[in-house]
Amino acid sequence: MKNILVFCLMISLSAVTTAQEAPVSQASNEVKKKTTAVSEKLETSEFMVLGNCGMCEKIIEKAALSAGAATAEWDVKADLLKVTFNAKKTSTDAIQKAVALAGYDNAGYKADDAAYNKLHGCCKYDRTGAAGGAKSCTDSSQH
Ligand SMILES: [Cu+2]
Repeated sequence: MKNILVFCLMISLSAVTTAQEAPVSQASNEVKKKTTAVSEKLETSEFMVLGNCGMCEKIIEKAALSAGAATAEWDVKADLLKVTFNAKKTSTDAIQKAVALAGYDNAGYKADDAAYNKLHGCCKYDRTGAAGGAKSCTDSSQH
């Protein structure tokens, strides 16, 4: 009789141990799956976008994000926009179009004159010059 009790106790103990281990290993598998999925889907693209200052940066990045980019980082010194995006949701082409619609010439599209003219005076970048040309903004905080 005592042996049976010990046996039952052992079974219930091992059952508890199994129950505790199972959810932990499942959870870590799930995290791994998600990470893989994200890194598989996101593409990175880097292209020229003309602009002058921090205000331009906000508009350019907002336009890229609104076009479906997951992240957007514009470098004011290099006139380069770096974006990551899900290729199923958007494309470099679509992001470049959106940035041009916001008033900024880029590697893919030239901005509409009307959109360019709506920009803050300080943000009216040099459209004739090459990337990295003269910046007319001296203090981006004045915006
Ligand atoms: Cu600006």
